[in-house]
Amino acid sequence: MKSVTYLAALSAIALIAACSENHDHAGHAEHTNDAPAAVEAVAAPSQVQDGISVQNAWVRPTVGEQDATGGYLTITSQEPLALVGVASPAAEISEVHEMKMDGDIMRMRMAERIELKAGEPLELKPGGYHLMLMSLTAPIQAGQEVELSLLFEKPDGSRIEMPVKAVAGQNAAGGGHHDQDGHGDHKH
Ligand SMILES: [Cu+2]
Repeated sequence: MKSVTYLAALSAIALIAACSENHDHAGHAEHTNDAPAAVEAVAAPSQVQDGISVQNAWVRPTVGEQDATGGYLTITSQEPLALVGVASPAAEISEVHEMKMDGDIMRMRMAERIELKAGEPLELKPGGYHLMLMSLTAPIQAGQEVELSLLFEKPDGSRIEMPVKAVAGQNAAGGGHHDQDGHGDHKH
């Protein structure tokens, strides 16, 4: 009986935390207001496969009972390619989403397909295209590594699965002021 009481107390705390959060809970709003100051800046290293390079992959840590979160990264492909899906063991449902203005309201919906032009980086970021992880299997804590699998389609219709490791935390390149491509040649 003791453990039951303990669990009940825990969930009450989680509920308070969830309610203090100012978010739209209709379905799966993208959580852009989770006290960023408390989260350390992180960035996963560049990951490359089949001429596709993924930079700066990160996932927003969850707060309280929140069971959905966003994933963000930058993809550059040497060849024309389309991003057609995402999967993750961290979530029961993973989708690629886009944000669209509907009158005065920002809404998000599934993006079936995002075209990548050769050599042109596609940035998935808060407020824009993002990966949506829903029905999370466990809370996501800052510093935790989250496995993602990106699904691409080549112009000939063949598909490529690319495993990517993301880090839970605040994006280190959030300001977008500096080059993340490893051109470390601006020493003075
Ligand atoms: Cu979304």
